[in-house]
Amino acid sequence: PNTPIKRALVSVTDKTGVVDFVKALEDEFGVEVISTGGTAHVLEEAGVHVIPIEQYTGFPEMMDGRVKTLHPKVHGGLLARRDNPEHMAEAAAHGIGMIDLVCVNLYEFEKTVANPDVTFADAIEHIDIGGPSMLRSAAKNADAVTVVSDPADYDEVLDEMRANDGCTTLELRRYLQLKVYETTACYDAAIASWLAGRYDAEFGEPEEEGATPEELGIYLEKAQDLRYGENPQQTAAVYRFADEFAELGSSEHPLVGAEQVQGKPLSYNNFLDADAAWNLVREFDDPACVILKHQNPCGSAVADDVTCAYDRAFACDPKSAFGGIIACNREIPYELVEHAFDENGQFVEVIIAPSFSPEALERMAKRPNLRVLATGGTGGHARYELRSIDGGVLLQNVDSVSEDPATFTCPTRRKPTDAEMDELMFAWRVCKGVKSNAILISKGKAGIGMGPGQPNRVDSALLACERADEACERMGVEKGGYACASDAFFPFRDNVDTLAAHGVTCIIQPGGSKRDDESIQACDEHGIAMVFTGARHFRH
Ligand code: 93A
Repeated sequence: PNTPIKRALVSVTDKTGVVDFVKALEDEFGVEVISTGGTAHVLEEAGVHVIPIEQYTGFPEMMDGRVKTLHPKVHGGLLARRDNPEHMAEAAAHGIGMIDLVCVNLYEFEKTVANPDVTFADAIEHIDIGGPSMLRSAAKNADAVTVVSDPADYDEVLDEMRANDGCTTLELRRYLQLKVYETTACYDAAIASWLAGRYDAEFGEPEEEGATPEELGIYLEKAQDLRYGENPQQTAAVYRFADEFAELGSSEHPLVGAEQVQGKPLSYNNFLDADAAWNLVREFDDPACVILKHQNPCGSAVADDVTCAYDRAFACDPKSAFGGIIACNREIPYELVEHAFDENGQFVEVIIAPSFSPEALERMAKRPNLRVLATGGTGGHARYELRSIDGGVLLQNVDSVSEDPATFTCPTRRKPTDAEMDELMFAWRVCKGVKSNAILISKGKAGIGMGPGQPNRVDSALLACERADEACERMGVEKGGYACASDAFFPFRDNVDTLAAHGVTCIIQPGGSKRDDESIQACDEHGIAMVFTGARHFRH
């Protein structure tokens, strides 16, 4: 039923336009206006007379205003069904008058919490309770009540009243009804989301940086064209993450953007391999060198200084090092270059390091084709990695499990000695950079035997052992006494048997196979100390 608006309740935080609106309601339509403290004050100042809410309810505004309109005289007046005689009788019995229009906008919660220094108490005080309650009561009864939650609607409401003898149309009331629930839904969502953030900050687990598909709104920009792709018949280019997405795809010292000090332009394969080498070598704290070929570290070592690390990395597998990429986590000195060029006569595709000494640069300049990349530092690793598949992309967090040896377990009778544990930690790190199935054998903190990319683990183990034996023969050191790392668990004991036969004395692997018991028993039979890390490091 369309009846003229006779009584209104006005309670607004945003006072924009409220004076004119209320003036019009009173002067043109003789509406009786009830209002809350601050709103009433503004209206009175402007010479508009209103009935204070406390006078209307017979209750004072109390508890710092937390309770001002939460009263049956308000909610009864909003919710009573005008076409229901029982409702109307109850209202009359309790002295509840009908309220035909509500004009409310809410405490500014979002604006309040937008201030980073906001206190919890202040945010809570800005959660409006009475306002949304009135809006929701009025909107529920939109058949009879006009509910104005937005100053932008004041004019339209007045226009309709002017055109309809002081009434609004059902169509407008339904529109305003809908708007209310949209408004209160957003309002509550804002409160919930802010509280969730606070809760997590105070009580939550440290934030898990899961791969977030929302963040795949990635924007890339071309960094450079490449002469060709993996093969000459493929076209290719390098893209970098645009600044606003930089943290998604790059570390503190990203490869794309590293300074190319000299040399031919990098090729597609150079980038791929430099990336693998760089990400592996910068995992080490001690001076380290990785020589990488076709995605696999064919040489790797840590030592007291980086030249020594290079020498020992080269010695792991000189044959494979030919045409490889040298990556170091320290400034490259003259001697290292000298060793690479003169002593080893090594053909190098790319050298990558945080920086180069002036003498090293001078020496390298004599080989102008050599590509030299200076990253400026070793810090950080990228958060995400993307790979393309037919019709889409795969996104995952970078494999950056921080290996806390305190969480490792040792299921074998013999425990590793301190020296063995040190060696195992080295092998474990390098193994992470080897393609799966990965077996890495180390001795003296050098990765002398690598078994990469075989579709079964025993073949990887065999390869690794043969390479390690060859390396020892070449270096004139005793075979055996090896440490072994495996990127995933041993499904059968045959791996252990193979490794034992070649003189492996300690093993590090994730564990977690159904047949771990068999591998443990094999280790015990061979006197091998085996460590379980609990985390695997596939690299497919
Ligand atoms: O503190 S409240 O949740 N308790 C109430 O009973 C109440 N009634 C209206 N907030 C309440 N309001 C809100 O006060 C309104 O939603 C409006 O935003 C504000 C207007 O207060 P004033 O007229 O004193 O400026």
